Amino acid sequence: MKTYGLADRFKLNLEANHATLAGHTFEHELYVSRIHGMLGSVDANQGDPLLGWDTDEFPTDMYSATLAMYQVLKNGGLHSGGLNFDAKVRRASMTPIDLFYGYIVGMDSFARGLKVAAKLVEERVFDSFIEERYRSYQSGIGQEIVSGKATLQSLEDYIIDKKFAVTTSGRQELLLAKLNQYLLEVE
Ligand SMILES: [Mn+2]
Repeated sequence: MKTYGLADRFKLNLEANHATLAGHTFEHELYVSRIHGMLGSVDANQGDPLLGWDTDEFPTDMYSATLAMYQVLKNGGLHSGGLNFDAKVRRASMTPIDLFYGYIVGMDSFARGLKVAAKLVEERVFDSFIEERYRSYQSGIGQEIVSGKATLQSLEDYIIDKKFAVTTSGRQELLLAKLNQYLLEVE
């Protein structure tokens, strides 16, 4: 759309189950579209990670719903778009009441996900960590890389007499534990 000048006329509708089929997480697709200003609307369903087709299940996965709403909040909402379930009940759920259960659990999952996501954004749980994690790109050699000033030669000059690189932990377990904590504790 950017190539053909259509990016200011259209936005993307991202579907959770299509992310699953592509081997991505839902939040990954929302994030990539958001940072390119293309997140317009959402098919809030879920797929079966073990099946290779589009099962369009009502969303019940709280991690996915929370991290999806996190991206929606970071997008400043969906503007003229919205959340559409694009979901159906399973083959064995053949009575009308099953549809009610499907809509209720889907709505509840995203409502709860929104609350948890709002708290994560408000308390800058991930933002603070990410800022700190990538702080080295704000100055010195990191900034030169980001701004495109660094060359292979300047990077070689920088590293050639250094004995070893000091790395810091990505704290994956801590971050996932925090996500659990917010999911369990947010009222
Ligand atoms: Mn689908």
